[in-house]
Amino acid sequence: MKDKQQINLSRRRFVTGMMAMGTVSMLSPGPLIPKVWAAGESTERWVQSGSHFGAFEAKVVNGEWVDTRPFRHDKYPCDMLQAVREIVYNPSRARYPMVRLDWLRKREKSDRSQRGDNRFVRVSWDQALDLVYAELERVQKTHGSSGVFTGLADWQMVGKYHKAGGAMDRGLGLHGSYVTTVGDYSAAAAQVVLPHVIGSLEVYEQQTSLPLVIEHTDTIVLWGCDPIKNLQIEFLIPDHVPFGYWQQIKEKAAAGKIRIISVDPVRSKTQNYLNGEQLALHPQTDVALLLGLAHTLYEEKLCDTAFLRDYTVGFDAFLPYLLGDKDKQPKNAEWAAEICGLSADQIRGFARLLVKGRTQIMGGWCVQRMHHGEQYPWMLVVLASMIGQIGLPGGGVGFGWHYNGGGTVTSKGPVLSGLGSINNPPPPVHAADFRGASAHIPVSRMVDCLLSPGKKLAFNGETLTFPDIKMAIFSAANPFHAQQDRNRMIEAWKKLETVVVLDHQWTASCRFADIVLPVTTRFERNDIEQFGTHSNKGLMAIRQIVPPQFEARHDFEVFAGLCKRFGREEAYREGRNEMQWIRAIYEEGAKQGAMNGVAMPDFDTFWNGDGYIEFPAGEPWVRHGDFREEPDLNPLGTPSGLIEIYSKTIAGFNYEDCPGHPVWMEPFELRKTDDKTQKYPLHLQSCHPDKRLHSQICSSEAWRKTYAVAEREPLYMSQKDADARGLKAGDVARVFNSRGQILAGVVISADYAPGVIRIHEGAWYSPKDGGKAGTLCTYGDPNVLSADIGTSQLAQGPSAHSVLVEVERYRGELPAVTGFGGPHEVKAEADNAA
Ligand SMILES: Nc1nc2c(c(=O)[nH]1)N[C@H]1C(S)=C(S)[C@@H](COP(=O)(O)OP(=O)(O)OC[C@H]3O[C@@H](n4cnc5c(=O)[nH]c(N)nc54)[C@H](O)[C@@H]3O)O[C@H]1N2
Ligand SMILES: Nc1nc2c(c(=O)[nH]1)N[C@H]1C(S)=C(S)[C@@H](COP(=O)(O)OP(=O)(O)OC[C@H]3O[C@@H](n4cnc5c(=O)[nH]c(N)nc54)[C@H](O)[C@@H]3O)O[C@H]1N2
Ligand SMILES: [Mo]
Repeated sequence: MKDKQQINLSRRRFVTGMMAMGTVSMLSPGPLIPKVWAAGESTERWVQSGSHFGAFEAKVVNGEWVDTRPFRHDKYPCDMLQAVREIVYNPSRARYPMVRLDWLRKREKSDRSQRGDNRFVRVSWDQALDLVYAELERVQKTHGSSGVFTGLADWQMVGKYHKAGGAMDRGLGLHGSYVTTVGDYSAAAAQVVLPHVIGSLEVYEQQTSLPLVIEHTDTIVLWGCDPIKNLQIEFLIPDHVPFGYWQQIKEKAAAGKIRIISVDPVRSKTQNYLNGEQLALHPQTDVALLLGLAHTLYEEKLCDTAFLRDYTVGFDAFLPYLLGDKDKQPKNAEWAAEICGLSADQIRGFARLLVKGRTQIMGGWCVQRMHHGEQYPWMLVVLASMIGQIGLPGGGVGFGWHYNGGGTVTSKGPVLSGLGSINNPPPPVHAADFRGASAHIPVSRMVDCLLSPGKKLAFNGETLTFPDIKMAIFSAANPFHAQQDRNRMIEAWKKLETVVVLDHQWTASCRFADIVLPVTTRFERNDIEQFGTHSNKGLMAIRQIVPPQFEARHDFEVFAGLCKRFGREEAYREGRNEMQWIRAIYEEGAKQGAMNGVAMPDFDTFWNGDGYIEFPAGEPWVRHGDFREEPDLNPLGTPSGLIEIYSKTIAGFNYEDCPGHPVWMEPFELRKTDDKTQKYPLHLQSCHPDKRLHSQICSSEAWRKTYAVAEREPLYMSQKDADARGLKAGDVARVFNSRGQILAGVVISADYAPGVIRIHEGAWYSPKDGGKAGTLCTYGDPNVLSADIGTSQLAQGPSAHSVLVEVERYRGELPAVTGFGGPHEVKAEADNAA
């Protein structure tokens, strides 16, 4: 009751506050004196820019970016800023349009087994675009829309106008239709299951404001969630404001006012930072633990039956499973303890703690990037429902505290749109014609699709038919990092007649392409972007630091050039140049702001002045607070409008690997501590790196030196596992299983329990024998070892974290690391043996 009143009060204050301000509150514009960067007369200047790693200023001397300092409004800048300069300058920079030698000779009839040998011929932009266009036209004419596939352009650089994915969709869309992806690698399983269960994606939405957590929460449960590591980066420019709140949480924890429990097989960066407690369960056993907790709450009559009655459906259909009515196996603490490695007492004690005071559960995503990954988010919502605090400040469950500044207080500023689809576009050259196949596939099923065109695939109630893809175009995506089971993928790639990649780094995906188009980095472009993704704290100009390097072109210009070849350049450009686009996007946002009582200076004042405005602060907010207050007026987006512990929709799909309520199902690969016969006895985590954004900045040489071990990607492991294998810190180890083998540099860490090791995702694939499946990866890409299996028929997400391996000391002569540096440039007339 107390909480309800408080929410209402703060809401009222919010409304009156807005009215008191009148229709429009003026933001203070920056001084009107143009800065040196605009004048351009100085040989030394500081230029404001931004990135996924944070906002910063770049010192430019005589046209060269020489130094970097954090943005003045970022109080908690992240270390990775030190590496951004090297995105522009590094030996792996993509410099010129390149075509693979044998493809240049024989086009779609080329010898595809040569892909990956890295032999390329430099061509002019005109020739490169002529080739791409001719191939696009051939494939769409011969094979229809299902012949062309575009990969997910997700981690494109920040900027509202220079959006790589937007440029690709506009350009290709004017020519014809093509196969696209649904879902992503990040949270595919949660994204599909949670809308059925709680009515929205949950993963990408704003979370209850951290100030309310700090005020109300007694226990924070970090469930496979590492915000201190993962909040360093955001999808837009991070303002790093959450770090201030986390510091307050740390202080309250130190004073004994908030208890922190991390459910994680590993001591995470956050746990180390907060000095919290850990429940170190065995990897991949979360659902068993969650069931054991649920059983205890039920058995000890600790569940909130009123909440279950008023806000959920289907508890009665779940209960027989929990109690083991049919299989005679109650999912009690003893049963769970056997599987997850905690003691039954620990599980019971934890269950009692969950209902003692206010508990905020913060779920990460790694646990759903596993086989049967749908069960964990579902069961976590069921447990939170039994606790009964969903919709209260500082209580319930959320799945986005570690992402995009989750839990910051969102400002009142407008959210600017950006480069989007074309207004009234002319009809495309080729009408959509998928020839009976599906127009989209779940992103991580890409390799399955290449290997089995025509095959049917169950997916979230649909039956998809895999298209017969001949040509793939990837922009702002690095599939030779993101996708699981590299060796299987190398074989599948041979199915593709033509692969085009747009990137500013010469990644493994470039090496496995036929045509590589070099694009500019963010730092060679002008743009605007939000400061803070969820917070939308402000808006900043991000200015060109250096001109386009080598022959790199903006993504937008690449597709303009392509459109020119089929008479659609004008339609594509919509009559605007770079600055006109930025102005239009800004002015559209200013209009939206004015309607909501937030005034922004005119564009010239903004751009020529400080290039930064801060929006009026918003009000703290409780996720699902409105649902809790008035479930009838604010129903969830589920069929019942309530939380669905049992989902009739999912049950109706009749998937044996995803029934109508959450269940424990053993993943296809699971480490068993008591099984000494397991050939691959170590669980391999491939979590998100502390020192990179996936594969980005791995090519930054000076930065890589700060974490690499013997020039290889670090392999984190316990002393015990190292001793058992005669390994010591600094050694190069061979990590292997039936799917592949890689080298990595040993780091011994007390954070890791015996049996659990980690190699961060995004380590550049560096084949010893380029293009040959099964060859040793000389740098340490964990996706050489992971399996490419869908989570279940429901979501078909990636199961990247269901991986067992063995490790041994590498005894052979150490091969050089092969993955960095550009292409091996050859002349068109070179012979194949070069
Ligand atoms: N620095 C940095 N931050 C990032 C990114 C990055 O590349 N670098 N990438 C961003 C992106 S795209 C995403 S999708 C998110 C990813 O966000 P997540 O998927 O949540 O992040 P991970 O770091 O992979 O894993 C989080 C935690 O899960 C734990 N974990 C692993 N296995 C298990 C298990 O079996 N049970 C339990 N209970 N815990 C387990 C790990 O030990 C780790 O502490 O991060 C974002 N933030
Ligand atoms: N084993 C394992 N595998 C995983 C994961 C895991 O946890 N474990 N996590 C998965 C997750 S959550 C994710 S999100 C994916 C990430 O997978 P990707 O999205 O492939 O990751 P990035 O390394 O960020 O690749 C983006 C590429 O785009 C390029 N690029 C950046 N900006 C631009 C631009 O403006 N234009 C163009 N043309 N190119 C640009 C970069 O140089 C880089 O090569 O990986 C997935 N793979
Ligand atoms: Mo992700």
